Amino acid sequence: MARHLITSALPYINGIKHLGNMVGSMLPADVYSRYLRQRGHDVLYICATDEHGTPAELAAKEQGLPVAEFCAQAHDAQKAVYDGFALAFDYFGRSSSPENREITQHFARKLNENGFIEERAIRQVYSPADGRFLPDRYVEGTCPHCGYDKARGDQCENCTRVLDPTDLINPRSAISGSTDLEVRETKHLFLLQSKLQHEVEQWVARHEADWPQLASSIARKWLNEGLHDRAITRDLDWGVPVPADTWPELAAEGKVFYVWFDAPIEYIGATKEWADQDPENRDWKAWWYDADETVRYTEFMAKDNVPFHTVMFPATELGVREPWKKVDYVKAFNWLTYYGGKFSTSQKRGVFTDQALDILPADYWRYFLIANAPESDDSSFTWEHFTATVNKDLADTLGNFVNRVLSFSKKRFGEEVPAGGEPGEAEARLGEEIARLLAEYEEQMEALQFRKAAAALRALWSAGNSYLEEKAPWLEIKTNKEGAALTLRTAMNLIHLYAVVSEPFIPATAKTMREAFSLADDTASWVSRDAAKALTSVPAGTPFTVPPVLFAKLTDEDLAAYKERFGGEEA
Ligand code: B3M
Ligand code: ZN
Repeated sequence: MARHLITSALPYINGIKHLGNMVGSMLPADVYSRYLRQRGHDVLYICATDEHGTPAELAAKEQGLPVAEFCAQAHDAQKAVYDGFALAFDYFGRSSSPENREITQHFARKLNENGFIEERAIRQVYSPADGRFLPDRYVEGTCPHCGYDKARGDQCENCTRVLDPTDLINPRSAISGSTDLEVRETKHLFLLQSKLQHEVEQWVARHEADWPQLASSIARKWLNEGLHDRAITRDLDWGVPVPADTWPELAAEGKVFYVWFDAPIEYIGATKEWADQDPENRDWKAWWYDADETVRYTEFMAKDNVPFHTVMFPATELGVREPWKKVDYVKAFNWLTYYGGKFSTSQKRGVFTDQALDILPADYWRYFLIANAPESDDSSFTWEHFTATVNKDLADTLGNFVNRVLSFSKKRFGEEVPAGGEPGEAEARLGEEIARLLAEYEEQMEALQFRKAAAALRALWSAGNSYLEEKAPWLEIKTNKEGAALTLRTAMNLIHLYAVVSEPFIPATAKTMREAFSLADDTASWVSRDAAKALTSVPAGTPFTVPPVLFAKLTDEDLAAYKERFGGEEA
């Protein structure tokens, strides 16, 4: 049994996330964690809301709430949605926790002790009306490139050019609107990444061959560009404070750490939050400290987060000169687009996680998203593809198989699994095929190839339908009742097998299928190769019930309504 630490990129606190955010981080991490748990491994799946930085402050301001109150409410709102998607985190923390503050400040002190932090003076926009320095995103103005009049000091969201606040025409404070701005000198802490370049290079070189191409190519690109020293403090009211015992002046000015400095540390912070819930039985450090030989650490994220996870965070962990666990495997994803374009909150384009659950149960979405995960390339969400996949894979292939086997058997043989004769050639052939497909499914899951794993799962479901079509118990019963009983008993064993192996993808449906049978002992968490071949785990005489139809077929009217509500044309 191995110990697996799993983390997924921390969703920013502001706003309910869209499906693309979830499929590129939390959902595959959940599928993988569930699978590993079923295979008997010791798994800790950690995530949290990423609560610092300008997104939180600006969003709180828009809602007229103190930022701490806004974050508390927004954390709970996001967590409720993830509960709705059955994301089985071991802990879903908050980067504003005291645990994260303590560990982040510890990291900063150690980096400083080891000579990897330096104070530097920089010129920054100051607003007398607001009585504070304005971080880049707090300065608004007209973009010098495209004339967009709400460009931010760090980037113009209209033409996406990266800006410096002093580039803006008619700059104003995004907080007060004041145009009375000055440029003043202020001091910030810099992480001397350039001094850690060689060590990060060596560490990436030891791992990049194992990582997916997407992760290793981005890490390599950033390393080839050279690691630059980076400001890791900001003039914000909300964030991990710079500790006064080490930097009294900066602390007195209210400087806080840059969100991307403390956010990855929250993976450790949230693990301590988890342990602090039950300190007698939970050892957070065993997962993170001196754990290189005992823990395998897998991270899930979208591609834009890869640089921070393969360069900046490892540089931080290396620079503290303490044995903190670094990632072993980076599972990076491309983008899920919406009809080829970006999901957009402001333009009401795309499906957001809370809306998705209003429309259909989580399993419809879990299966579709993972089966079409943007692994080796972007993938596009379209309502046409979604409804077709739900109807074919979920309603017809799986749902219909379960319903017609159980309904027909109940009608002709009663509410117990029928006996029937000895398995024949067809059952032997089926058993071989199921064992082969199960091995394929396991292999793809172990390799974190989610689309291929979904294809193997689909093939398992299809094999049951092929068997049923071949044996046709509704005809067989006319001439060979024993044979029909054998066919149905075999098919019911397939249903139980599907219930076990489908759990990582469609947990609620898997539970319904499994509970259809009243087995004396149904504690097996996985299916052995022999059990897959024999298909006798559900013996004759086992009482069973017929669950409601597992998946509703989506109609053309449904499709039209979804497209009407969410928009649905090529970008
Ligand atoms: N909050 C997510 C994003 O870039 C960012 C990830 C932090 S993981 C430490 O959307
Ligand atoms: Zn612009």
